[in-house]
Amino acid sequence: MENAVRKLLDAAGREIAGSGDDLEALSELRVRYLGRKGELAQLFKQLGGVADADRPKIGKLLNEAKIELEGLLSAAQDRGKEKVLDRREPFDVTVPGRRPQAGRLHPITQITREISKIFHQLGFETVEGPEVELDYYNFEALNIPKDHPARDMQDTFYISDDVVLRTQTSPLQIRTMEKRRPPIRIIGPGRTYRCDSDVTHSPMFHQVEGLMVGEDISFGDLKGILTIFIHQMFGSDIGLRFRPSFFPFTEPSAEVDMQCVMCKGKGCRVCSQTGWLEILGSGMVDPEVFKMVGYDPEEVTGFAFGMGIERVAMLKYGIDDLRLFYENDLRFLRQF
Ligand code: 2NM
Repeated sequence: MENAVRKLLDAAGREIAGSGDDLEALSELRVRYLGRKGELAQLFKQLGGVADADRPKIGKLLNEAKIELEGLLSAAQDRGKEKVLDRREPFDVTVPGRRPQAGRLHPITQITREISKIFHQLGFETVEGPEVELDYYNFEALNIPKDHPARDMQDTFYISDDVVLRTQTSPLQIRTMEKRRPPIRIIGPGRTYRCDSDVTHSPMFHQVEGLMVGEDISFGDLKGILTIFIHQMFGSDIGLRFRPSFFPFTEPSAEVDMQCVMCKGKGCRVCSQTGWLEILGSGMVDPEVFKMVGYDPEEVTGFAFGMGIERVAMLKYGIDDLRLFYENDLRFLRQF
């Protein structure tokens, strides 16, 4: 019995040493020697036939043999694993890492912030308000009478008889004037809604409206502020013209055109050969509007203006299709 154990250890030791630490060969050796039906298990079975006096000694011998074999096999397997790792391509620490895909602000958000920053530098403060708005704030208080075409069902999303999705951000200005006394310098950016959809119109779009009210605010202030804004936004070499217009909430009213950013006024497809692009609407706040919010039109004057943010973004970046802003196509968004 003692001889058998010694022979088994010898044979196993030789085979493990001769395996070249090959993991597959070692795994087979483990089964052959240490497995449930392996060679060592066969010897353990014979322990019953050993004389009583010798059994403890032989049992101890077998247990020690098992521990020794396990140690040899594990050590060889560890070496085998090391070799597998060493055989891989060496790791090049100078290879640049994969760049994480950074997110970025939507072009509409970027332009909104750019517009806001310019007006903040001019002393304006941002206000916000509800997108679901009372008919009173969206129309009535802005001097838009009940039968005015701007109130027509085709333009306005009605929630109920007296609740609408705001068609402009001016209700915000009315709410602010109700709460505060002049002097006021505010801008209100936000979503607005009109029941209209084609290449140049979206049912939801963004607007920024501004308002400046005080004791001696004149049309000259309007021209000055809006000129500074457009020059900062599009470049100080851009020509401007203030063209008479009409809004129910301002009198007098003016639309502001700037020289075409594409052709610099020569005439092209973007400006329909006119050399000019309409950028915003403006005017001196109508005395009727001041009366609605409890201001005395004899004491205060002010100007207001409004512009579409998508339109500003399209002019600034030379985009010709409004729908690109809402499709979330990464090929488009990554360019900003
Ligand atoms: C525009 C054009 C002209 C405007 C007027 C007011 C208010 F509330 F003060 F009366 N807010 N915004 C206004 C004036 C808006 O958008 C094209």
